[in-house]
Amino acid sequence: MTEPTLYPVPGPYAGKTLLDEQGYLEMYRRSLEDSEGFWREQAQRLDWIRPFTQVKDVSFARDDLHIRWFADGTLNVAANCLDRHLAEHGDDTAILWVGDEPGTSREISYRELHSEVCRFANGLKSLGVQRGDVVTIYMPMIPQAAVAMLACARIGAVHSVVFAGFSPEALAGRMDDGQSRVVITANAGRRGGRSVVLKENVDRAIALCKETTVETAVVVNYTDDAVNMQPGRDVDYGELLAAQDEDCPPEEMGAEDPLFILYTSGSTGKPKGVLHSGGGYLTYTSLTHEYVFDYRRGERFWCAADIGWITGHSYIIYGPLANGATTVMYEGVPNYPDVTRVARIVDEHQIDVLYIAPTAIRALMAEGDRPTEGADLSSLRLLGTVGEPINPEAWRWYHRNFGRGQCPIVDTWWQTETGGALLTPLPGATALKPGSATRPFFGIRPALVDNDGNILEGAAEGNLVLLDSWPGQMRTVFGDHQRFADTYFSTFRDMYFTGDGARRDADGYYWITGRVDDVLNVSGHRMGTAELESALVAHPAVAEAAVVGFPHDIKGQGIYVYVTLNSGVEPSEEMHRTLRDWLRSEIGPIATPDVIQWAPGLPKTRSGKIMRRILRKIAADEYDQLGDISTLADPSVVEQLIDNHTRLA
Ligand code: 6R9
Repeated sequence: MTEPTLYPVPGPYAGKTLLDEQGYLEMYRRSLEDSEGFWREQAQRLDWIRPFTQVKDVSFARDDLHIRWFADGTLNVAANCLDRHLAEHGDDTAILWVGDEPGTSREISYRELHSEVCRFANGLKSLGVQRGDVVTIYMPMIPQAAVAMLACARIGAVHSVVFAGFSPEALAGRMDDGQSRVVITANAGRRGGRSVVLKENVDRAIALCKETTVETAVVVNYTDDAVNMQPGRDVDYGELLAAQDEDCPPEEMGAEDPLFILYTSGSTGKPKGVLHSGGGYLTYTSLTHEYVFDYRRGERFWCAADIGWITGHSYIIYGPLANGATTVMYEGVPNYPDVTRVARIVDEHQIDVLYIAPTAIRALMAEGDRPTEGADLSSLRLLGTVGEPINPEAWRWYHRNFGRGQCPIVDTWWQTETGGALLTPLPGATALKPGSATRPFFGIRPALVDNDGNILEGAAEGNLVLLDSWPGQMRTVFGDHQRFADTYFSTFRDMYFTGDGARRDADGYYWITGRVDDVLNVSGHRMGTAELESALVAHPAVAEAAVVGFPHDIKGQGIYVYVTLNSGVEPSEEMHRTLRDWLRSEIGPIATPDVIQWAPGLPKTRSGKIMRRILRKIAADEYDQLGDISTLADPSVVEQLIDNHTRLA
């Protein structure tokens, strides 16, 4: 039986969504034809303290790069996420927290969340935090993480959330870059039935900071694990909160004042501090959350990401809370205590929308039908995916097993840099094709260009660029505007380059083909090969290293490492373990290599540039497609590499 390639909008959806096909087309057309008018209107979904008069002030020119939206308006993001819901919806559940241990959960109303955010905001002020200061958040998936983010927003401090799976070294690098003198953490988190110690990592990170003296660590004593509190520096979250007043007027912030920094990997250098500002970001995340998920008040919306990534920022915290939604925050992993956990949570809490990464879907799919066996799942109305391309097989499994063949799947393509979804179906408006992120959201002007920057028309494949700005776009790289220009606006003139390749079919649907730069996407986590390589060569045994991705059934991409050891160091099982652990400790467990291959030499051009194309082909078992290797300084290394590779298998 052949599977369908086109899934029309399901019957029960007709007329019940915010928009149908015609509605989408009209609104999309208007968003381009009268961009200023469109965004002026959409921004009214927020409460402004001082209304803006200027809508958009943008130049993508590399030497005059600036992106400003609603620039003369003022607002407070936390007040938009909390205060304005209190009068009529104060008792609605803002956060439905689901704990790692089955059976543990907690509902926090908008009123309760508001109260705790205000008190914690006052607590931060009492510690000397002022508007503009960067506050690092290194926390497990507990409600206090949301409180910390919103408290920063309330007082105009800039949060920098660092994924709790990152190592002390990685944390220190980010605190140094942000010159962040305050960090908020927990003694430990819970994941998969185990404690994950965090405070010890923070202690080590503080000791490792070279450019910043961290003055304060606020610690949520969440688990029973012992914690070492350093007097004069470490502050207990509960004690701090207890001493505070609930009255904390929101700071009046300019729309373009920074809201947060979030570090992400690129093809070169250290991770970049992607900076988002308040007014545009909240307009965009709130609008996309409503239309992409066709969100209705009262529904339970579960984005199963971590707050350490942009998906968590935009679709666990800011978008949903701006819309007065009930956002689900899940502490644990999809397969604890067993593979039925996701389905059980859906049933137990009657979840309406489930939004998860393809890697999680593929991991569950590997268990056949077991993950949904015996589950009802009838509360689900809509499914979503994000983070990497989804293969049609996983799409269909998700559609059949979680969607009971009835729920549309919104495959949302976007990036840390874009703030919210840019290419995405709208349920009710878009017929779906498994594996395609379909069409642009309102105001988005995608294009495909060839390597010389020529725009390709019609059905085509090329580099994915964006020709114009949208309010959720990043504003700069923290502390390095030149790097912002160089990274995104220098490859193709006057265009934002995404780093992704894509194909557009005859229906105008986009199919993301993956990164065209040296960025890996491992289980939906972005990692720069340069970052991994520089960590490896920092090890005394390593002379040279090259890292490439290779196709991996569950992770999408796996990490394949080629290492040349220093002379006198012999390859061994032990050295293998040492380097594996080294990457885990330098960057974090997400950087654990899948394969380490010893390489007596690496394929280089005569000018000394490593030819990764060749290494990628070898890692993927595609030796017959190596292409031209005659430009190599020493073509004989290739044979040796293939030889070693086949012996690994
Ligand atoms: C939101 C997020 C961004 C990169 C992006 C692309 C890949 C994300 C995707 C997708 C195909 C999708 N990506 N969503 N590829 N289909 N629906 O994931 O941000 O962590 O910055 O990653 O992820 O390659 O460039 P981020």
